[in-house]
Amino acid sequence: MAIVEVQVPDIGDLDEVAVIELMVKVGDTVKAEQSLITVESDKASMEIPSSTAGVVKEIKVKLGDKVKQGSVVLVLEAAGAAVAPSAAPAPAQAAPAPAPVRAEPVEAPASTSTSSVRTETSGPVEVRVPDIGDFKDVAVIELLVKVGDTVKVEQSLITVESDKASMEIPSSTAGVVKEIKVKLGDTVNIGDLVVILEGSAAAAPSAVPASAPTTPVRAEPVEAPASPSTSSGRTDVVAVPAHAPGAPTLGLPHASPSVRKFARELGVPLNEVKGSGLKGRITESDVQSFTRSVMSGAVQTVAAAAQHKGSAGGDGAALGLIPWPKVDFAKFGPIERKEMSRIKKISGANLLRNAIMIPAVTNHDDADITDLEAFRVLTNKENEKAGIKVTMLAFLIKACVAALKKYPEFNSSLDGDALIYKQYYHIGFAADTPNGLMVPVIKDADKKGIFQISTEMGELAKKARDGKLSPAEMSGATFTISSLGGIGGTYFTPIINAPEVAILGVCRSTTQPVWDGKAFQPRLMLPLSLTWDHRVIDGASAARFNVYLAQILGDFRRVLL
Ligand code: CAO
Repeated sequence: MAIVEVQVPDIGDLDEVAVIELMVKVGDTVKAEQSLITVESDKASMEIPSSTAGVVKEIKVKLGDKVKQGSVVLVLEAAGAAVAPSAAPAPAQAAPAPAPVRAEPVEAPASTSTSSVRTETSGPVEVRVPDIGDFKDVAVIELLVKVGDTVKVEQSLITVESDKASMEIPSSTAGVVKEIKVKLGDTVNIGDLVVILEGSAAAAPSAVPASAPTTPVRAEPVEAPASPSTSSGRTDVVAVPAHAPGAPTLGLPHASPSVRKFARELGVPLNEVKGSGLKGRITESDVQSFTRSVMSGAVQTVAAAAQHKGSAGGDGAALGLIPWPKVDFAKFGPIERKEMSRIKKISGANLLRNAIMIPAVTNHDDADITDLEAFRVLTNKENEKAGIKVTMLAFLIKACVAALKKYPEFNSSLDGDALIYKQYYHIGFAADTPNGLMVPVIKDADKKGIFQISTEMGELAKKARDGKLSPAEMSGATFTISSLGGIGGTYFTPIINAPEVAILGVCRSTTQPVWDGKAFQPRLMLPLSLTWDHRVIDGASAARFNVYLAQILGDFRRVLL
């Protein structure tokens, strides 16, 4: 066993680079060429691999450290004979240079750019795979444009990937995509035709043969040939337009090829994973925790959400259901097809998930609001000059807070096998808007009076209708009320707004004959529909909640108790 210091190898023109990722820890057994750390400059990012197999004894760098050629990365106890040459000074050091380096885009000096000359042209232009160095048979893993798209010069068209690198192939010319000549999974080589464009502006010079294009390549980490210098690996990708390292490469999530490969193996959509590394870089553990969240049901991938939309376009196959009926409606009469609004699509996916995943039950009840309505009308009359108008919904919010305080499980959320009891009372209310259903939230409704709640409700409802609600104004609700009282109806079964566990539906109050023990009295009755999550709440609690809510609405003085 020999102790070996692994150093930063020849990283070419780069002076100092920052350590942005530690990929091993003390005690890890590493193989020769296994990546140890990722470093990044303003022009490139690279994985520094180990020159030898062994066990990590000490890591000599930390996140944010600046390193350069020769800086010691870590100390290994080398396994077997894979140690530094005997010519190395004692203590033996791993030869830095031979270690292969994976490099992200490196900006070439202007003089070395091979794509700087362009001429104005029009007509069909073939865009081909440019010089991608030693890479052969790279797979097309992403199509970034579609037929009809207008593309700019250097806009990425496809992403290709080998087992060691991934690169975006940009367009050498501006124009409109007429034909895409590759499909996902195809393998391509230098000179292969990627797309045909109807050129509109700058085009590749005629001197550049189509079969040997010199269009710059935007490359994510590219592993250099194992011998002997790292710079040859980088020259494969030198003619690269500048991009902000650390930021995703033109829409591609910022991650190393090994992480990309790992994500692909697990079927993880990398663009949905939040990177925890420096500058949002996605690490292997980010992919792992995303996978765990999906498995536990805490997170749903966009594809799964779209598939679960059922009536909104999904086919229900994921649920083992028979296919959604496909009908040519035009056969039966004139039709018009209109795309659903973005809000409708998003809320549709959420509603479907909640309807399917929550074992929901709805209890109906009536509240006698004769006295409360009289009080509301009087209050509005007294405050008419001040321009204050209170609707029943403001009283309902306040009454619900009192019921939530008495029955705290209605103000909770499920977290695995535990319940989170929230000690704040943020009440969402469904608002009908031209674009679809939105749920603004009255925060800390327990600390606000009826007038303040009413004013806030008016402001939030207006913002909702104008499409100006901020995400903060729609988040954090602990319980939701959906009131159709201004419209009509008797009862309905609202869908719970997960991760909340209950929702109150309210319909229009009507005067009903109510037996008082001696005679029928005309009383103003408000229909209540409480939907609750049976995993958290049971029927008896739901009945009690409704009874208590009706008591408060029947005599609002109870709110003070
Ligand atoms: N019974 C009888 N009348 C009622 C009532 C009830 N339960 N609730 C409200 N009203 C009356 C109001 O007093 C008002 O009367 P006036 O015009 O005479 O003053 C009228 O109905 C209109 O009220 P409103 O709807 O403007 O006000 P609101 O505070 O009750 O509701 C808001 C505000 C934003 C919740 C409502 O406008 C809205 O968007 N409701 C639809 C919610 C929805 O879509 N739910 C379904 C979700 S599931 O798809």
